[in-house]
Amino acid sequence: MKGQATIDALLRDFDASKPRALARAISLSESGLGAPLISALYARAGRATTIGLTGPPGVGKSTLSAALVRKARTLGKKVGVISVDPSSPFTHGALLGDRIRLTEHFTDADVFIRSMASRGHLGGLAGATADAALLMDAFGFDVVLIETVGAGQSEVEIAELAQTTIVALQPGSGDSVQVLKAGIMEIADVFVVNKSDHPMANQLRREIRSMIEIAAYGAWVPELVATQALTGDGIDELWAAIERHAVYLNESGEIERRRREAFAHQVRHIAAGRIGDLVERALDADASIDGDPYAAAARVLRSLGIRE
Ligand SMILES: Nc1nc2c(ncn2[C@@H]2O[C@H](COP(=O)(O)OP(=O)(O)OP(=O)(O)O)[C@@H](O)[C@H]2O)c(=O)[nH]1
Ligand SMILES: [Mg+2]
Repeated sequence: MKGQATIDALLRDFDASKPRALARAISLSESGLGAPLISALYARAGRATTIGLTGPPGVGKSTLSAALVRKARTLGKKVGVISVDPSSPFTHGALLGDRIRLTEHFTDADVFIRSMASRGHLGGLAGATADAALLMDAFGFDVVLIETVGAGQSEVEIAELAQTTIVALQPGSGDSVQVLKAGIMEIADVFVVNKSDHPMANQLRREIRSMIEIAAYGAWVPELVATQALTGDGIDELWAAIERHAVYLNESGEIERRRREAFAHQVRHIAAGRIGDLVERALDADASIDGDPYAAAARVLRSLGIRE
């Protein structure tokens, strides 16, 4: 990065809708250099529909993503896909499996696929994902789909970003109930039972249905849709559920509350990341082990101008 001139050139290419500029902008923000780009482009974002898609490994998230992209394209919508893999050391471009699943969209200029496996970003992986989603939104994508694996903290964080969160589960996996218990229940706006061709699919649907019934939801009660991502069965129903949720968000004003929360969440991450970096640097400079850890921490904070 050679400073302002490089940023200006990149912004010009971004304005000219060159996909390479979007790719480069995402790479820069992944490596912690995205602040000037985000500052320049932030005002343009806020138009895209952001959809989070999460669930255990192998449930069919990437296949569902491909099917949702296909559906969105038939409606003439431009789609950005972010595939988040916290365990992968690879960045730049889709992961191998996703490459295969999403190949049909590779030559479509109105589809942009990107995988994230970032360290080094001030706000961690969730921060890097937030930046990528924002950049895709500012670039002009109508839909930004964020696919993330697992049942830990990362997808709960990523759900903070998305307007609508889809939780996909598969029949006969045994981990579904456990997944529901691990806090996934709260983040789902739409549940998907994928692989509905499986003999245990109806049982899983009943299980989820009864969990929804006993849970204390607010004004929006999660919808439940059965899909076969491979054949496209149920994808129209899933899209309709996503649209109903979007209508609910807008009519209830919940969309604004979610935007504010997502904003605060990002600010918190960025600020905490900065402070963490400063503390690291102060520790490197002051390697003495005098006094107790609390006294040393107070000394580090004082050196940063922070008084408790
Ligand atoms: N029978 C059946 N298989 C499916 C269906 N959808 C996806 N699969 C298969 O399930 C396997 C996993 O699909 P992926 O889309 O890679 O799942 P994923 O959740 O993205 O997996 P990770 O990214 O590794 O967590 C693949 O072999 C798919 O072909 C379905 O509706 N029915
Ligand atoms: Mg996948």
